[in-house]
Parts: sequence; structure tokens; C-alpha cells
Amino acid sequence: MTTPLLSTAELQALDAAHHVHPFTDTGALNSKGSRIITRAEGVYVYDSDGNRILDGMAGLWCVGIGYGREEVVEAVAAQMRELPYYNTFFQTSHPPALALAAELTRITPAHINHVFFTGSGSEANDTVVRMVRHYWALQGQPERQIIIARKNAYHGSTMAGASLGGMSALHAQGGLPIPGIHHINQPYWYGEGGDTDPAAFGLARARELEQAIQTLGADKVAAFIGEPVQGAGGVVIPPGSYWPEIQRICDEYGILLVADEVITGFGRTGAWFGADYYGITPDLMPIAKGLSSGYLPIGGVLVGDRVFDALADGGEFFHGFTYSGHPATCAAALKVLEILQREQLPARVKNHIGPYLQRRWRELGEHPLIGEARMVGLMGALELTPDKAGRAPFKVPKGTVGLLCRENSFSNHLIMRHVGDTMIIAPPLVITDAEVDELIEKARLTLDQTYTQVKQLGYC
Ligand code: PXG
Repeated sequence: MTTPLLSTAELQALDAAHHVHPFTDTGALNSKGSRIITRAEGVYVYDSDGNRILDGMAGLWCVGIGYGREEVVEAVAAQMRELPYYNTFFQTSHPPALALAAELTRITPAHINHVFFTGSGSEANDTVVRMVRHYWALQGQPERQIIIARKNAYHGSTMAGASLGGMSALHAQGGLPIPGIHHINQPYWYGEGGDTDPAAFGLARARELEQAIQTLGADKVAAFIGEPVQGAGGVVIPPGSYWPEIQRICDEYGILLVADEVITGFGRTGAWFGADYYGITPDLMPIAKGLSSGYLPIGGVLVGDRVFDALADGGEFFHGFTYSGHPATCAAALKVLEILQREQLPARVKNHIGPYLQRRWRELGEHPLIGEARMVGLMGALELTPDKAGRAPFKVPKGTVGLLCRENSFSNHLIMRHVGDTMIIAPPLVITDAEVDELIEKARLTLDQTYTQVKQLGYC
């Protein structure tokens, strides 16, 4: 264990002096001071004041196998001694990259037999955009350029990733979206379904894809991309009717189906991939996060046979990253895949800990502040509302109560994230029954405190 030599205040001052944080209001953060995390073990992280905090978000949805797995550290160290770096460009390969590619395609659906490596989920989605358009050019249909995505989707922060994503705040900065991206509505029943039956709503939202294809012209549409369950958008779990209809439409119009598995991959839903959970067969699946459980940065695009066969006959694909298939990150991912399989973590999520957390999570749905408690696998959301029956918003701007609730949660040593007035969790897949009980107890206390404050402050 390494103890920081500097005090929390000194660390915060250094951070404020030199560090620009992602997705952060720098002025607001620096006037307050960042929370400094110094070490982690299992499902807990520790801050610079020595507090033990239950990580209900598995880092940023990634640390499936939990923190402190010595065997991952050993595997990476051994690889770095042997070959710390070499590239996979110019007709070169190395054992960790080829072994990981082989192992990955063993656990993916049968029609997926290849992988293109990247350093992150955003790079994976940039790769998707180029690969999809290149695929259609190779088919002699270069005018098929448009990729249809959803509003409130998150596909990363690079130019293409943030363009595919449907978040208006991101589009407002930096001249996005890039041309050729079209957004349709999301299958968010709680927030947008009104009185419609969820199944009918799911079908209607899926059929927006068909309408968009007809409006834009089937000969202009290249692909549809969606997260099987939207993560950063607030754990939006589509009605069961949604994905089969999307698959039908993609098949009917011959457009490529891309399932962004960056969050839903590697056991998060209780299946290996969200595509398995929903029974769909995507042509491409961007991956990252759970692939290495966050121990080192690695992502990739799983490439189905339809696209691979075209690429294989199509000459050079002018695309790649210095760290595509980096040996140390591949070694980390290989060890993580070994652990996921040895400990049968996807099956554990499906059969044991998922159902247990879901049952306890739904109990929170009875709380007066909660309009809906939903969960799939180990990813869940709580909708905060002053009016359960009407699903009404608070009297203050959206996100005010969510932020209050998140700060209470931190004070109670539980990390939950808020998206507007939706609280979300995605704990490590290794969380135990007792840790689930602790999570629920802390979440309940947090809701009680938030409810009291909301009433006192006149927010409802
Ligand atoms: N696709 C999906 C579905 C994601 O959730 C990315 C792509 C991009 O991955 P990289 O590795 O480039 O970050 C993501 C990332 C949050 C949060 O607070 C979510 C993500 C990243 C950071 C924060 O919910 N998702």
C-alpha cells in the first residue's frame, strides 16, 4: 500500500494548478477541490483521507473483476519484461495480440470471428464509422454514408464518437456532429412513453428507424448503431419489443447493425454481450471497458463475417493506432477474460447476484422519492420524482436533485452517478451478497436524506 506523502489539501492544490479534468466544470471543481482516490481493493476505493467507499459504478462501468487482482498485475509485468511494445502495422503481429483476438472471438457470437484493436471505446467508434463507410464503398455503393444513431446515446468523446452520440451538450461544443449522422428517438419508456404500453412504445421507437430509412433513402443509409442498454444516458433499458424489431428492419433494408458493447460487454447484463442478452446478431460490436476491467486502456471492434469478408478482399484499410493491440494491454485483457471464465462471472450475474441485487434494488422503488427502479444484469437506475404516479419533474432545473442525491451518496461512502434526476449504478460483477446489502442500505439512507432536503428546500 502506498500512502500519499502529501495532505489532501496539497494534492487538491496541485490538481487545481495543473490538471484539466474530463467532463468537468473546471472553475467549480477547483473552488471546491477534487476528491482524491488513492487505492482500491475488491469493490471498494479509498480516498486520501482514508475513507472506504463502495464503488457502485465499477470505476466508469469497467472494473468487472474488482480491484486488486494480483494475477492481472503479474501478467502485465511479465509481458512488459518480454515485449513492452511493438506495433501491429506493416504485416507484423505478436503473441499477446493474436492470442487475445483468438480468445475474444471464441466467446463472441458465431458469426464474429475477427477483431480490430483500439485504445478506447471512442477510438472503437471512430473505427466503426470509417469501417462501415469503407465497407459500402467496397460494395460499390459509396453513397451509403449515413449512420443512424439515437438521441441521448453515448458513443464516446472523439469527433466521430460524440457525433454518433446523441447528447446535445456535446454537439454544442466543437462543431459537431460530423456530416452523415442522423439521430432518432430513444426507447426511454419512463421518460418519454407517457401512457403508452411499454411493448407498443418499444415497437414505435424501433419503427422510427424504418421511417428514417425511408425518408433518407434506403440507398443512402449505411448502418444503425445503438447501445443494447444505454449506459451514460441513464441506464435506459428498452422494452423487449425494441431490439427484435430493429434487427428485422436492418435485415429488411440490408443495413449494417452495430451494437455498442462498450458498457454491456463482458458480463454486465448477465450474458457475455448485450447482443446475446437481446438475441440480436450485430455486424460490428465496439468494445472496451470490461475487456480489461479498466486495468489498462484497450478497446476494439468485433467484426462479423459479412464486413470482414469484404475488408479482406478490399485492399488496404488506411486506419490504425500506434497502440492498436498493445502487448501489455492485450496481456491484461487476456488475464481478465481468463478470470471472467474461470469464475463464471457472466453466469453469476445472470443466476445469482443479478437477481439478488435486482430484487433489493426494486425495494427502493417503494421509496416516496422514486418513480421507477429498473435494472438489467448489474446495471440499474432509480428515477427521482416528487410525484410517483405522474412521473412529474421537480420544481427546480433538471439535475439539481440528482446532484444533491449524488453528493449525499458520496457522503455515505457509496458511489452512485446521476444523469439528470436519474441515479445509476453498475457495481463490479464480483460484488457479494453482503456488499449488495451494504449498497442498498447506503442508497436508502441517501434517498431518505435527499427526500428530507427536497421537502425542506421546497423543490417539490
Ligand atoms: N461507447 C459507450 C457505450 C460508452 O459508454 C464509450 C463508447 C467511449 O469509451 P471511451 O473508452 O473512449 O471512454 C463509452 C464510454 C459515464 C461515462 O459517466 C461513460 C463513459 C465514459 C465516461 C463516463 O457514464 N462511457
